[in-house]
Amino acid sequence: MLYNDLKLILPQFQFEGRFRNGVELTSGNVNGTYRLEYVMPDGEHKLYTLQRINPYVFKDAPKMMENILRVTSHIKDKMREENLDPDRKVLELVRCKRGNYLFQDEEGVYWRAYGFIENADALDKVHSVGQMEEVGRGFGDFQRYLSDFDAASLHETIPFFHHTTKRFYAFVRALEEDIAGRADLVEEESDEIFARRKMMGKIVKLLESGALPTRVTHNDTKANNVLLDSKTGRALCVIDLDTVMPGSSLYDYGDAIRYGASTAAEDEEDVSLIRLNLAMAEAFTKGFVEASSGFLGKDELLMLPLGAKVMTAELSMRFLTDYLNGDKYFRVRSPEHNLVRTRAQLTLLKDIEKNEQALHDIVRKMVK
Ligand code: GN1
Ligand code: MG
Repeated sequence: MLYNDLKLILPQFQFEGRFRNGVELTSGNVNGTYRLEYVMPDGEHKLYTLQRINPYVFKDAPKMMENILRVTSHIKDKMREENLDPDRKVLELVRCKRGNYLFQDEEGVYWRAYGFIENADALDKVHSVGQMEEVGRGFGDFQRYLSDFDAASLHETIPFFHHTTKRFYAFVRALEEDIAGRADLVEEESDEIFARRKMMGKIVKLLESGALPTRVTHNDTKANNVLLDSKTGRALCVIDLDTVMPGSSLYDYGDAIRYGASTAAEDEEDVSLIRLNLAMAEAFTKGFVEASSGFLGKDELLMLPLGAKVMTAELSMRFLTDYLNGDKYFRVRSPEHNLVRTRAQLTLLKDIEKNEQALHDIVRKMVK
């Protein structure tokens, strides 16, 4: 079945060996992802990751790929300068038969492929503080490698991705247009978002005033976007580079806390299970601050907790906006999925607000 879906796509890439098997990986909410297995003439197996780029979300895949190529080659150069072998530590794109790295199918949809990094784990759920510290180190190192990369030279793959003020307007528009007829069902959740309007715009304001520096950031720092080496448990490779763009270190810190330092999944239905896990937050902070304190300013580091609040509020609002728009953006497993996600994120947000001082204390302890 899978082979039938992909049989026109597979021959377009320079995969080595003979196709043997493919499985869909379903943890992403936007692109379609497949793990492919090929067999070489000597019997060795080679694995690849193939992705169908969601055209609704990424309007300009060639520009996104340009960013990814430039960023990965920069990181490789920096690793070599540090006498590190970049093998398995940086995503490696697979060329198409026609020369570049993107294949456009008959429907105009773009596809791309990477070498699959074996013996590495992408954690949808973080189980220990040791793992969370490594996730922090992975993203901290990623920012460090890109700290001398000219942010202004990158394309904005999704314009105003974390511009919470514009996102707030998009939310209000969705509420007014009410195209899916769901506005009446979400009064309580909407009120929660309206109440945080000012808070949500804080990072945008700090960037605009120059009080926070603009940096090259990952912008989607879920724990499963750092591969951990299965043998050593150490951070190995940062993946999902689609939204690497100019941004704030607070975005990367905040989104990682939102996802990895919650006691439950981002779409947990039973909200009584959802709290901020301070031990996980502390572990991430340790890894992230240790890796990045050489180039992030002290004032900037001390503002990191604001990122956790803003990103959790932003995701509540993005999920709710998509619910109101009829589930066009995020992949949903049921008609209520985006509403469930909204409620889960709002619950987490309230617990982050309750524990704000504790988060500040954690960061202050780590910042010398
Ligand atoms: C999307 O598809 P995935 O899981 O990499 C989204 C992120 C959200 C995340 C929430 C391009 O990421 O911004 O934080 O879902 N990516 C895009 O799970 O919008
Ligand atoms: Mg992503």
